[in-house]
Amino acid sequence: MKRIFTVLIIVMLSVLNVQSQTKKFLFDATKYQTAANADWVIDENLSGSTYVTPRYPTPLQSTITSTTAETYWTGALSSWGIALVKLGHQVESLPVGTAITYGNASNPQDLSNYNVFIVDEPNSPFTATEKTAMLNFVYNGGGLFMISDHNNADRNGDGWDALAVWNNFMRTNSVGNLPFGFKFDSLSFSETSNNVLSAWSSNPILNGPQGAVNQVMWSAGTSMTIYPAINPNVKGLVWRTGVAQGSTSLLCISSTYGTGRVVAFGDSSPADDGSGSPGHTLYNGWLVDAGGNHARLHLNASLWLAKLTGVSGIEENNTPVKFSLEQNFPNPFNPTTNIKYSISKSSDVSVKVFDIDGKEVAELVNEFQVNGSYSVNFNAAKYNLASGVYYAVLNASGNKETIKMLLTK
Ligand SMILES: [Ca+2]
Ligand SMILES: [Ca+2]
Repeated sequence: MKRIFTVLIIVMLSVLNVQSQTKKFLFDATKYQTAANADWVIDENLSGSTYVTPRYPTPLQSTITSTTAETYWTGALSSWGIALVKLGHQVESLPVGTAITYGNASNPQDLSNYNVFIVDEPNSPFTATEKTAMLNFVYNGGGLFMISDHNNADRNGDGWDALAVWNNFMRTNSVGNLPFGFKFDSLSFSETSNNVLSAWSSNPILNGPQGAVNQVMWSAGTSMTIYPAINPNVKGLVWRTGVAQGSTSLLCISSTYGTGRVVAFGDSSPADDGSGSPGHTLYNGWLVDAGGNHARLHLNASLWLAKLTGVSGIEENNTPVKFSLEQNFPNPFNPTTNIKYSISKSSDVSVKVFDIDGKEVAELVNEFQVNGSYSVNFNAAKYNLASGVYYAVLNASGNKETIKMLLTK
């Protein structure tokens, strides 16, 4: 009995520990998120005659209590930001002119400092460097929230709408076509849909800590098409009214890439809380449209992206993990790269790096690990390695796998 008690206490403590984890959410404001009637930021302050989005919303989030109103901050996403703070998390904005980087120690807002990057309706394309940064961020465990809008919603008049920006990111990049296994459709429609995933109750986004989601309302938005053959982890969450729950006409999807997670919605109206800077025409999609479902949907998705839910390893599908060693990413590399592997049985595991002569040059892992998927970082600079070919070898419970890696300095 005493032993059962001890186990129970340990289980309860670990549950509390998960719930009290503080995660950091970064809201992008570098891509004209306040052009025309858009106001897709958590806060803006008047500077001279224009509103600008600061890195840290004001008043400071440390002064927010359980009764703080969403109008404490200025922005149509203030409800979203303040709700995350009330759940114990930290939020920041990425102000206009700040670089989107990953692994750049001189950028205080480098994506590696955050758990989730939320980009609501980007209205100008990402540069090649920014695309690589975002892909590396997700691949290495980050969460990316991608929100689009209907076609021709080019708010700053540069010829790019959000769906074109997102499709350009997913199609023209350093890792290949549609790495998350979906694209946005070029459409514009409004509808209310109750066509949520039939297995919604076991899905951490449709039935998460913030409650159940059974309806969405699109106010001039678009849909998505998914390609499970490209990425088998892409998953439909909500479809348009009247369509079969297949690969087309999706309103909300989730996916994974590397060790990170992705959520995409086809409309920016559901996150709009109806209040922002003066002169913007806004509507309360957050709480009023679809009767509160949108707030629950965005918050559940935020918590899932931050890995506060769905962390059991079996997650939404019950596919057992196979013993495997994936090609390192990036490759060629200089000086760091990531190596992802999976072990089917709990056992002693080693990952070692050898040079072309078979000499061991680095030991990356040497410990007992439970079955599951892992990612390990290899920094060649730490071992003073010269340019050339190296081999990473995974050893676990009598199984062995080798990959070839190219260091180019
Ligand atoms: Ca634009
Ligand atoms: Ca607001």
